[in-house]
Amino acid sequence: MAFRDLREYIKKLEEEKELVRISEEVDWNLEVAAIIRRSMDLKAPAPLFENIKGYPEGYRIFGSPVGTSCKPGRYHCRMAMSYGMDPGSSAEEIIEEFLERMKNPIKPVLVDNGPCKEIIKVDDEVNLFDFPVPYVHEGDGGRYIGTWHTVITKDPDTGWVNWGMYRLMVHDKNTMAGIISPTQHIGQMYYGKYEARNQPMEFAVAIGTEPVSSLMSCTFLPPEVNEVDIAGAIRKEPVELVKCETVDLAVPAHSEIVLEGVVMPHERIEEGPFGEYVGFQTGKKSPKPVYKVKAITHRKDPIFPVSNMGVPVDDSAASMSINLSAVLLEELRAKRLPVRMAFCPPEGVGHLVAVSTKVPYPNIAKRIANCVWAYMVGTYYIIVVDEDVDVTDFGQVIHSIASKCHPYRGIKTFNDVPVYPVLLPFLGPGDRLTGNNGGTALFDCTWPYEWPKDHIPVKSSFDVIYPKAIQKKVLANWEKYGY
Ligand SMILES: Cc1cc2nc3c(=O)[nH]c(=O)nc-3n(C[C@H](O)[C@H](O)[C@H](O)COP(=O)(O)O)c2cc1C
Ligand SMILES: [Mn+2]
Repeated sequence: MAFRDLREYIKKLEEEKELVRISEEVDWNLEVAAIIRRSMDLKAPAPLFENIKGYPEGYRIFGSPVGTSCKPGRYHCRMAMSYGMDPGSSAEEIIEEFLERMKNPIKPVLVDNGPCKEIIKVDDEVNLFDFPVPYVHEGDGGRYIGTWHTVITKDPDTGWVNWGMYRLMVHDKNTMAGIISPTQHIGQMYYGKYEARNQPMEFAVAIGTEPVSSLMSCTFLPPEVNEVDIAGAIRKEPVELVKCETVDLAVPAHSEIVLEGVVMPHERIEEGPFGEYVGFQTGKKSPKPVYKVKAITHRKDPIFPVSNMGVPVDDSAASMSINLSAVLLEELRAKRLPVRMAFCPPEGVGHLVAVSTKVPYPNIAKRIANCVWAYMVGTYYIIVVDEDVDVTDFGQVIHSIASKCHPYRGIKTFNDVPVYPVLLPFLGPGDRLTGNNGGTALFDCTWPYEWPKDHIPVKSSFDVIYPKAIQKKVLANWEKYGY
């Protein structure tokens, strides 16, 4: 059974000792975020703040929804639990399960009412400061209400409904601003259709959904795909939606908070900077599209999820290391490339992926890299290793680079490739604004196909360099030896 709402997920975290209730009064101004950050640094349980300075009782903040865990064998347990899997599942198990479930999309169902309608405020009653919106990092351009949420927009021609997670800063009581990148699906709709026709774009923002809806909003799924159908697939149950009050969109009925309104065409206000997923506060304050909020609906005692983006492992890095790995693996398999596994280590912030593969012909690493780059703008570094390397164990990947990747011939670099501008720390002053002079790199760590077999050295590992009979004996007697 999938979680119906965020509260059921929080209850599960508490049962698994992955949650700490904080009843001490805390300040939305930096203190809450600093606690979340420290908890992520320690890979400690997720904090639930129950007493926020200046806000009514019952208004709570839930930090680090899918952060990693320091408990042995439970590194990815919040991601696993989000998908209703055993908290001890390995990255590979979660990735394969994700891909299996993704094969069967389930359409949402429309319901008449839901807890997100317990309180309804429209027009002049709208006040974004009713919620304990955190000021997350010193130097941020403002308080960010959208750090773990779903921005819902509809293609005006096809009816495709996109769910994406795009940061949202509060400007005043009914105005927000945020990045709308032309490379993202919301950007294709906004710049390509609404703004081009000088029309406002209706939006809804669902904050505090059951975990899968938020996770599908920050997963790189193809255009024209309704993320809600994939959320249904992963939950193995449809998401329940309820109609909005003022826009022609529907939102998860069990959301904690819903914002409705329009993104104005050709209007811009200053937004940013924000400490970002790359681990730096890159980008400067700059003009961004304007979200005008016309209605807010919410639960009486809303729980407001907050992700503190920054040095990994944050929620973005934790979720990408499962979900981005899965969709890249799916893409490679769909192209019939003989890959075994793809893994984006959390510290690679989605910029880096390692792929293990069979090598049936020379230079297969280049085809793998081209396939990833055709799918993903943001994955700049590709490490291709032989099939016997476990890419979810980055110690093994580094060993492959250090021992098998020729420092000159094994590393291929490419320039003039599209990149996400603004946030990329490695771009120079002008280039960071335009995205020019981006690049990609391939580390080919496979044994060259054309090498004679006797030139390839034997791997000096337990499972390769010892005869099977000895391995069996040692394993059978392990405890007898005194271990
Ligand atoms: C917490 C968080 C914040 C994000 N903020 C942004 C953002 O401000 N702008 C952006 O383009 N992508 C952002 N992303 C990445 C997108 O959510 C991701 O690319 C997703 O696939 C976008 O949906 P789409 O593929 O439907 O466009 C963020 C991801 C996370 C986890
Ligand atoms: Mn999309």
